Amino acid sequence: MNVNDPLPGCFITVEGIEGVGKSTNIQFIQDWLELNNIPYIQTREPGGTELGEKLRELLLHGGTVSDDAELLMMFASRAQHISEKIKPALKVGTWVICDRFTDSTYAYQGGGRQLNVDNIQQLEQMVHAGLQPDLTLLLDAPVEVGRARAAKRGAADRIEAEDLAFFNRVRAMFLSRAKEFKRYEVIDAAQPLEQVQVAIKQVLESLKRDLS
Ligand code: T5A
Repeated sequence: MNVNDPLPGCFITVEGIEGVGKSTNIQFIQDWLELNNIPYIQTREPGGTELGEKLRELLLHGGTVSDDAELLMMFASRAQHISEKIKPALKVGTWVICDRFTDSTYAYQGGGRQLNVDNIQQLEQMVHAGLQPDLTLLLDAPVEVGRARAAKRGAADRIEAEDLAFFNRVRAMFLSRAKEFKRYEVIDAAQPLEQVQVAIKQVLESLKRDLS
């Protein structure tokens, strides 16, 4: 929600390391929204707009990208996404379900790549202009579990090709942010899918109650 100018829509982000079940559970969230007649859009980062999807292709499959270029491309994609898609939807009361957002930048570029977190904070301030998710669902599982699930999908992209230590730093940064910010709900994603979805449904029902 924009702290300076509260927006009527609800902004939900879904985070976690590779293979923890973000896409699978975003489909579950969409089904719940439809059942409850709540208008929504579903989107993703990097990506979500024509420019963002071009940047995504370069980020994941484009060959050499320096760490600083990677950070700036994530925020370039996000700046376009917020102004073209996220804020306009929230302004008219539409819920926005986003597969990854700025918490991924803290986790991957800050934790994984060990870039200066102060720089990420400055970019966040500039690009968000006060916007923050109302709810961040962190699907958490040990790196080995996520990687084993993701491996079934085929060849790794540029970021997925990083080593175990990288993803352990990513996971640690997500968990540390989850302790810091009240908007986070941590879900144990190593459980069987049915149990993960019972937990997600409880969080969504509670959010709906809080908003009504
Ligand atoms: N990135 C992104 C940054 O570095 N900085 C940033 O700022 C941002 C925004 C984007 C990449 O970009 C990086 C992070 C990423 O490396 P992505 O498209 O978000 O990539 O892709 P991934 O995280 O790689 O998404 P995945 O598709 O790998 O993982 P998901 O969506 O978490 O997993 P999902 O739903 O596809 O599930 C994987 C498999 O596991 C099964 C599913 O059926 C599926 O087969 N599964 C379960 N099996 C058993 N039990 C459960 N509980 C299960 N849940 C799912």
